[in-house]
Amino acid sequence: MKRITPILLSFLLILGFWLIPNNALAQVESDMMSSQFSSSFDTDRGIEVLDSDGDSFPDLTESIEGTNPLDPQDYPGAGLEVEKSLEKPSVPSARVGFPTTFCRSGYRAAGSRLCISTNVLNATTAGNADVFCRDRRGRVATYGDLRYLYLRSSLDSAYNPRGRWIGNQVGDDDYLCGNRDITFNNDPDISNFDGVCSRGDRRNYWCAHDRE
Ligand SMILES: [Ca+2]
Ligand SMILES: [Ca+2]
Ligand SMILES: [Ca+2]
Repeated sequence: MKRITPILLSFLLILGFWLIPNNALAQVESDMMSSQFSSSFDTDRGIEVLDSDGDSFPDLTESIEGTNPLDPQDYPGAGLEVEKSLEKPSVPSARVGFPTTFCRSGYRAAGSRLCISTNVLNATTAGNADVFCRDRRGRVATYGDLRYLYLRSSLDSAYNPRGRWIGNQVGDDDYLCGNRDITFNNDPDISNFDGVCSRGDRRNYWCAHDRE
């Protein structure tokens, strides 16, 4: 059997030390990249959007919203939250056991102040959608409701507005309707997803009510 010379042994040891830490380092770097710099595909623009500061809002969304894409403390909706001291429940503590915050049947919570239909509702005219939501003790989800959902929940992709009624009447015979796709959390279209449609169209929609 051929002997390993001291020079060859030294070379193998150096090679081993060099390889192992570099592989480990590469894995750590890869993990950091995937956790901090997540990217998503925006179908409206046909581009991949990157979140450089890891605050869950892609750079493009932050650029549109006017926040700093390199500062994780600065993001759309930051600083607008109600102070915790103002959020005390109004129900006396003696009634603990009754929920102070709840959503009605058929609705789910989207952030701390909104409840919205669990499923998209069957297509109908804007006028009928108003009546059906009132029957369900709610309203057709408005621009403000959906904007709140996009900023205050992670349900964005489940409430893609394109082609759906948005419950704001904006003129004689005209209602808002969605004209952009929101396909991932904090899509660049979370502020400008509304267009104008004739209220006689038949469109899907969601109902919403305030979450007290
Ligand atoms: Ca960001
Ligand atoms: Ca930011
Ligand atoms: Ca989009």
